[in-house]
Amino acid sequence: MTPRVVVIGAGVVGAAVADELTARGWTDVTVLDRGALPLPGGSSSHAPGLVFQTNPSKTMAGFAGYTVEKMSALGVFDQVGGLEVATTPERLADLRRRHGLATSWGVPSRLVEPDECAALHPLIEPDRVLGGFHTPTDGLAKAPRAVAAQLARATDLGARVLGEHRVLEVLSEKGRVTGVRTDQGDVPADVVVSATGFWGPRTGALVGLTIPLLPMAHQYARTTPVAALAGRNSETAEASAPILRHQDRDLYFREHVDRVGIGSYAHRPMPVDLDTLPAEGMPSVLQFTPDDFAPSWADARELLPALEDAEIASGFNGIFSFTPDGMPLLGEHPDLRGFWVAEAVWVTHSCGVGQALARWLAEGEPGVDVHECDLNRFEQAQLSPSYVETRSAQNFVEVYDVLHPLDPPARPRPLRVSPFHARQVELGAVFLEASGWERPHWFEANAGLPEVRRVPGRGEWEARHWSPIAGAEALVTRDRVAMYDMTPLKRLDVSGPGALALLQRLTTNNLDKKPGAVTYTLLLEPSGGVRSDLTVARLGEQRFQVGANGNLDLDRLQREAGGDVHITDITGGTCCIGLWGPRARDVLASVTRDDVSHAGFGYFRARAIHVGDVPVTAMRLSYVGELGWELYASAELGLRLWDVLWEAGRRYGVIAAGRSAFNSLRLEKGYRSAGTDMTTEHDPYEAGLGFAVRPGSYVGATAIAGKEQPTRRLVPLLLDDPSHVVMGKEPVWHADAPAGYVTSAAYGYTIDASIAYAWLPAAAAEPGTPVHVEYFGERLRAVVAAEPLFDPEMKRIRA
Ligand code: FAD
Ligand code: THG
Repeated sequence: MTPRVVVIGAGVVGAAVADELTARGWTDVTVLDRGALPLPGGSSSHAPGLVFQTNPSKTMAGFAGYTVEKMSALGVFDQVGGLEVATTPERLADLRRRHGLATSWGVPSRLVEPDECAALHPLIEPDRVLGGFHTPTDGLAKAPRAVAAQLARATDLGARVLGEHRVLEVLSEKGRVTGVRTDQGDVPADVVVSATGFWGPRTGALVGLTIPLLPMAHQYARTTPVAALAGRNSETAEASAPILRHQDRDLYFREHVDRVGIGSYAHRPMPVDLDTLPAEGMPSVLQFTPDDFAPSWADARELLPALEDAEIASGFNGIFSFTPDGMPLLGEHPDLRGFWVAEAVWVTHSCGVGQALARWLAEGEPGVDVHECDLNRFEQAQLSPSYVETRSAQNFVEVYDVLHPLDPPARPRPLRVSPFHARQVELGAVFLEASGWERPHWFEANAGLPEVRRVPGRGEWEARHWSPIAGAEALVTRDRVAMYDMTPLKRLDVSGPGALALLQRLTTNNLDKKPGAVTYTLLLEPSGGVRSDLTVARLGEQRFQVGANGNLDLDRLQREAGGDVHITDITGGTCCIGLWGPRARDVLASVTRDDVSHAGFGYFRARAIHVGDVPVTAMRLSYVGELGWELYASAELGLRLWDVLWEAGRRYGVIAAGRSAFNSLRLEKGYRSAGTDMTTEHDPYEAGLGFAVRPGSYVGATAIAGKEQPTRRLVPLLLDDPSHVVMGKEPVWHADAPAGYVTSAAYGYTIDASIAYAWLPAAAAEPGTPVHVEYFGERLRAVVAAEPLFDPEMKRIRA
């Protein structure tokens, strides 16, 4: 007997989940929808179904790839190809970057000249575009037919699909779901999957769960017949030209036989109040507002002059979901077992999401890295209604903008600031944002450092949100000493009689050491993939401080903890300064009576000390690879801690240093960043983290046994031309074929080289192997290097 599943929502997502579950033998599935079948009135009932697979996220590109594959097999996909055109030099450059992304993730693509754009698309005039990006496997999903085909397969295997069943309540007992109550009666269930699209916040409210999405209207219109399209298509083959994007004007296009369908993101954000929607019919379709569409119609005709003889025949403002970071919401309720969510998902990603969710349920893991989509990725401060609305609306506005990977959101800021914020502002900090935190990237106060002159310049793109000052901060860290604000680093207090056993069971390294030990350890998936890396400081017999990477680590520990463990997120109530550099000990010794000599305070040790008046938990470790300490204090003492160290540090030439220097220093040292360099798709040996694996039994141990000789590796590349610095996600070519992709990159100021960490097959990962990194369409020569690139003998850090 497999678990009884209720899927709420018969849109593309619910249908995909039902199909993928039944295909895995979970056949006791009931799909419920409030609307009448087969078109219950959600976003899927009228989606124009454009599928562009290229995405900055590897996971999203993979979801889309599977959607194409599956819908093609089901006969509900028209593979007409995709074409994005540029009308500005910035866009043309961005298309080159997108070509790189597509190559990294295995989406076939080509950059094309204007006349080839015109050859590919019957309405394009070559003199109106500067160039294009062609993706031949993209195309049109027939969403309603995809729903029907997947539900039919599920039904064949035993699923039930019931229209006009509105879920009014989710039933639960002792923290587990037991079923749902509908307007037609109760349906018992062990697992409930909410696939209610933009109604997600409503469904979440039934179980006390914030679903951080904003329903927004988006305009879609169809023209009258266009002469230039006469005779090209038929009712059975509605389109033959590639789906088209004109991002410079926030527009996309498809054919409907001899008419053109036009979608616009150019209009004002139109958030929708769910209370105002009709209960019957097509609640997701609102009245067209022609005035909002007028500029887009003009832009459409400018790009496609053949539309001159056409008019807008019909249009609607259709509702779908936007989230604070533009990514879907997948996963299980943090407190209610058996309540799952798959929302804010486009048609494009629907089959991939359905497959991942079904695997997650039936096999215990989604099978691909979903950390960017995990429902539980948000911090508490990111779940307020105003935050969700502001950020989601901003995502609508920016959906087609040329976005730099470091571009920070404009609002709401500042949201979370460390106790050192006032000092940082005084020092001219240039802040970017992460998880709601303001993080200094460099300090203008350091502009006068003589080291600034030693820092090489760089190209316009990689110079955004960067300054040569950051390079100087890195150099000073290696020469003298610097203070880094580590407050945003997620920290958990894990205490109680079961604390050690929990951490031993969930992570790879041995934590059963005397209090005072700090250990670097990995959280694995059962299949052996790296979920996260943690530092665990044993502060007492039953008390640990865990340095984590984000809310998903907290979520994992909380789910697995029994009643004998207390887990508290202490990030907000505490603060942390990383005091690092060869003079760090001199600075610290001058403000503490505690013994901070190497003999008295060894590497990877933790201890309570006093820094001036401030009680501090000091940990001797350094993500930048220098002598020094992370100094933790409670938040109200933070400013004092900063001032004491700053004052004492003057004699030693202390500076405040930011994230930009930090990232460069950690790459020189080869320290990985979980979620970026390695994910659940990589095992510890592949990631170069075998040193953190102990023999023994813990989650993932069996899966990684005997895998010490991997077939792919994460390795550093050095670019031949140090004037180029790449950003991450670029394809790496070996022997004239794409072989891998860059994860993180930075200039290494100490080693004077441009570094890019990349995944490569083992055969191409030997030091000395020549490769190319594709950057804006150019192939930059690089070579695989031996790591670590800096201080391999650990002389600095163990001094
Ligand atoms: P829906 O299709 O909305 O399904 C949710 C279902 O849940 C509904 O049928 C609803 O009736 C049901 N439900 C809700 N509450 C309850 C309840 N309490 N009890 C029972 N049932 C309930 N995506 C693309 O990939 N490409 C595009 O080109 C594209 N263009 C778009 C154009 C427009 C104008 C719009 C509006 C959207 C577009 N999208 C596109 C987005 C896409 O349509 C949606 O993201 C997708 O259809 C969402 O599917 P879903 O299954 O999550 O939600
Ligand atoms: N500080 C603290 N916790 C953290 C981080 C941190 N948790 C999350 C993340 N950062 C963990 N990442 C690392 C990566 C490398 C190291 C520490 C944290 C590190 N590694 C040494 C090495 O690889 O040589 C030592 C490893 C060992 O001795 O086992 O220092 O920045 N608190």
